[in-house]
Amino acid sequence: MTGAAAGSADAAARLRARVELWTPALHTLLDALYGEVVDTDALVQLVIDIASEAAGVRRVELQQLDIRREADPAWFQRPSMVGYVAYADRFAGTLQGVVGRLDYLAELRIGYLHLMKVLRARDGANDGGYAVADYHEVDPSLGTWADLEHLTDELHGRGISLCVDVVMNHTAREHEWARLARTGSARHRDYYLVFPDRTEPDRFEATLPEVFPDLAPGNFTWDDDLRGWVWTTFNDYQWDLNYANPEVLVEMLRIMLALANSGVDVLRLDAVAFTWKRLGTNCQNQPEAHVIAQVFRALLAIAAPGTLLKAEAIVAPSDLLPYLGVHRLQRPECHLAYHNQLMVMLWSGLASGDAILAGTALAALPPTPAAAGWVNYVRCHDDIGWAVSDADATAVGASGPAHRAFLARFYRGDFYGSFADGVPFSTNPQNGDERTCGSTAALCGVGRALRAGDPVALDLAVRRVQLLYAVMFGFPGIPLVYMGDELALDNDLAYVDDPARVDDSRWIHRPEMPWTLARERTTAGSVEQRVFSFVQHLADVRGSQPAMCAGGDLTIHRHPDTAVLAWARRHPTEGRFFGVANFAARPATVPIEAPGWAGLQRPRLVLGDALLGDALLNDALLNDTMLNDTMPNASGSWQLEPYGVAWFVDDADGPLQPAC
Ligand code: OTU
Repeated sequence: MTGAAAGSADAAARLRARVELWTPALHTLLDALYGEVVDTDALVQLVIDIASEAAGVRRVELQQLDIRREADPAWFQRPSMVGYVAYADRFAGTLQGVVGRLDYLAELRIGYLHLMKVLRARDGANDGGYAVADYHEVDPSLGTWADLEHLTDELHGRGISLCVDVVMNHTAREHEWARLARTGSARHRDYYLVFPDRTEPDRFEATLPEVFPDLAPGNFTWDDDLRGWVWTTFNDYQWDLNYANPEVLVEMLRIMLALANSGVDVLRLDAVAFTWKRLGTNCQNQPEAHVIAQVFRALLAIAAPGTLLKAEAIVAPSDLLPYLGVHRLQRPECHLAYHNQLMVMLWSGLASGDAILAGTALAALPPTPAAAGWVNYVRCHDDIGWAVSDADATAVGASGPAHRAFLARFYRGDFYGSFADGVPFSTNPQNGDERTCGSTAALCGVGRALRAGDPVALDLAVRRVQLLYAVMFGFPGIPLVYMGDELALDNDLAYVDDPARVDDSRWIHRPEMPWTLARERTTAGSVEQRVFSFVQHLADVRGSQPAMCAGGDLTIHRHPDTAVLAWARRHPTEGRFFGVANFAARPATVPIEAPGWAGLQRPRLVLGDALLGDALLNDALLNDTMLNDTMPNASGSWQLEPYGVAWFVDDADGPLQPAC
């Protein structure tokens, strides 16, 4: 047997093993979804054939990645994994342009790149690329499918994974399926949810919330061509797909497999929570939406096992964990999900100068399963919805509605003591909910301080950016840097002059990368340099600490000073981590024994002094040796600087001390 033939025999054997492993689950899942409408056996055979065919044409380099990842399923949970999120066009013009910027990403230690608006969107308004006209074509202004493959090769050469959106809940009105539906194809009409009159829409509307109440009120749009009301959860040009029709699932499978075979490593399942509709509910997080994700998980595991699924489900924590596979039956679902609650709590803590609500809300979260985890973020391309639950607010003696209203006002700069420069998004007149847009730096007060020429305010504003990033990097999960945050970019007001974007204030934080300004990252003392080198340092420290890999448990510690968020991580094999963060603009006191309470026997400060200068004001403790020697018997406390953060790990090299 020649080497190549032996290789393909191996590949065939591996594929067979994967098919055998996942077939029983596929039967159960597809039966649950479509048992009443089609012959499940035939459907299972069809999707396995499609997945197997995709496996057969997968590039050898990608198969090798699959093998490595199957051998090391926690490959994406390493502490060195840091992500970067950008619009491809706004970051680098074209996909080829992105290749030209890989040195910049390397400077930031990036190992995961989420590029947006990669596939061909409809012309004109397209919701930032989330109205896809053709999933099998790269946006022509960015390049071609061959460019996408070339980009993934280049990224893999540097150890970077690529994440691309699969806008799976809806297509653009201009997508071929929608076009065929509009020109009379009954088959394609059934790809969407179309109603001849308002009877059904009205019944659904009785319990449906509105995602974009001012941009796109209602959930249905009359279409003259269809002569019917089509389901449009988001904008009127985004038509929800009908997953009750198995053909839709099969089509979406082909799309996902094509992306995986282009070399895309992570599929971001956009709006996955909305894929199944049920009368009398809010039509989010329905059990079938999970089953659909589980079907895709199984089929990707057959065809392209190195590929990850990431849930984009910005929903309440109790609804979110199932996307990571936390169900009664613990079925594998997505590998990653956005940790929206951490993001909201970071901003909430910063506005109130107090971490008690953050600690309470984060402590209430169930643990993530070992094989899946969070992507953490401070900002993303979307608005911030103030997801503070009434229960969490009540637990700390606050009112949910009042705190949510406070956050919206604070971040639009309309509250005593506010430093923020945000703008409202999609205010809902019915329930008063207001969401917020603005860049990290703008929400932290950088722009205001610069305009006022106030160096003290500027220093505090930069510290706020650093605080949020240091906490986010210290939590379990993949930390994501949102493009421009690393340079403390201010709001971008250019969108107000563009008719296709003016109504959507999210564009205020979707700037073009100012590459000339980016050079300031090496000018000592500049804002850009302070933030950029801080993010670099976070990545370096995190990457060098095995205790910061995902897995293990997370405990929130109660702390006497409520401005301090204290969190401990215990990894079963890699040791312990303890972090403290001061959310107030004044120094905070931390008892010297605190790391010991978290079980660290020889706490070693790995982040804090080098970054914040004198995060630990007690000079005697700045020195590692002194810290270690002093710790067991010391009394007293240290002080965290305003907005200061410190990270500790257990010093594995030192002699073990008896546990506290
Ligand atoms: C996602 O958003 C995308 O991130 C948005 O950019 C799109 O506009 C939207 O889908 C439609 O494709 O669907 O699961 O706060 O978080 O719109 C939630 C609102 C989504 C966003 C929500 C989100």
